[in-house]
Amino acid sequence: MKIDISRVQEHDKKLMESHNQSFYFLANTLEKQGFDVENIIKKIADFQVAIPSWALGAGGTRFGRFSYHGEPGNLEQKIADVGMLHALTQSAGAISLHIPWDVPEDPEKIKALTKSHGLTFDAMNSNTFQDQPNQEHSYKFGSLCSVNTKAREQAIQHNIDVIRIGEKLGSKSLTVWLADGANFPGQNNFQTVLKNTQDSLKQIYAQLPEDWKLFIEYKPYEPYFYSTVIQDWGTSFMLANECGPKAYTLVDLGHHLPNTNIEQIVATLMMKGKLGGFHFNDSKYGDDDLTVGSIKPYSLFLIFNELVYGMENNPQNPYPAWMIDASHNTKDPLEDLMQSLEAILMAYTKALLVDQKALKSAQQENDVVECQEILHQAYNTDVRLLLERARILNGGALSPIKAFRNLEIRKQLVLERGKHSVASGL
Ligand code: LRH
Ligand code: MN
Repeated sequence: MKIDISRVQEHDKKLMESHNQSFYFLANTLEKQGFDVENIIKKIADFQVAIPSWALGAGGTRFGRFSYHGEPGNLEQKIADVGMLHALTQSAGAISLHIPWDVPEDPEKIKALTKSHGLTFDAMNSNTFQDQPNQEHSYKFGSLCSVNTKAREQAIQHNIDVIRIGEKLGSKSLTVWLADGANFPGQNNFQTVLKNTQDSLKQIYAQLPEDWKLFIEYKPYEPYFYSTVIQDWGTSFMLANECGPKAYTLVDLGHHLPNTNIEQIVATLMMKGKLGGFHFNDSKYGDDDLTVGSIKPYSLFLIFNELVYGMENNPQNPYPAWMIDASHNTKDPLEDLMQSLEAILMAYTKALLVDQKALKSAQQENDVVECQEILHQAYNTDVRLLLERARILNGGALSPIKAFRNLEIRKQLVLERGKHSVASGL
């Protein structure tokens, strides 16, 4: 299903006058403060976030799953859903596939379909945290870390297979997240499983095409509840360095113990040129995979403040990969993703409004109060009009969620796909 964006633009025409009035007032105010508004809008428009193929249906927890009607039942429908998100938001320009949940039967056809929606393929994701039907060696006791050499070799080969699929689609990176760990003290020899993981990652790294990147995602716990082999940024950073210059650390916002200073981790990784990318989401307690910016929007702003500083001052760090990694239990998955995209772009835009020069001199003066005043000046600026402008200039909707509802897209998806189509994934 493709959106008839002209109907959206027809609808938005009525709202343009009030948008223009408010926008020009804000633009004037910011120009007077020395900001190049046109450049900021260009940066917003260039900021493209990859949508996970596994978050287009209703997620679930171990206590149950409440289906969402009209879910995408195959890869083609998932690509169409991301295409719709991109048509409305103009900021969801890529899809990130998870193998084997999204194996393209006909890669050329899938590549052409994705292109027809104006999308590209972001990182490929391997999966050695579930056993597939008729899999020879189980990952119950680990995959790349396993003391069972056969299981380890099988997991290494799976990652290489995922790279080969990605090459056919035009992806340029592989994300490895390992559930590998232990539930009880004594279950694993920490050094043995870490060494096995390091050796395995090196074998995968050796198969990486010249222009590819390897993202190593860390997580403190779940599904294991005593130890996880790649538990924190330091372990991922160490493994990435062991692999080589094409390996980086991937920061999933939900993969931190409560009150971890994530913006400091981001600054450290950028200074070391090893920040590969993000899985954006939000959380109150654990890896809750909630809508971005729904719980801790100020923390997200502080993370983007470090990213903007790093992108200006750390040429040694490549342009990070931006992805959402969320799971939807109570919201329409597409509306949830549109809210996440809005929150990400708002945090980024507010960070672009931090007067970095003034902040630097206030820090030099140890003027602690002024430092916070400068951050809050930016954070308390309502930037939604700048996001609307960037969307409108690129043919998107003034308000994506309103357009999604006005066009009754979910109703049409249910008519097209039936009430009980289920999306593969978590
Ligand atoms: C692990 C994770 C990882 C994905 C999975 C779907 O918690 O964040 O990035 O593979 O979610
Ligand atoms: Mn993740």
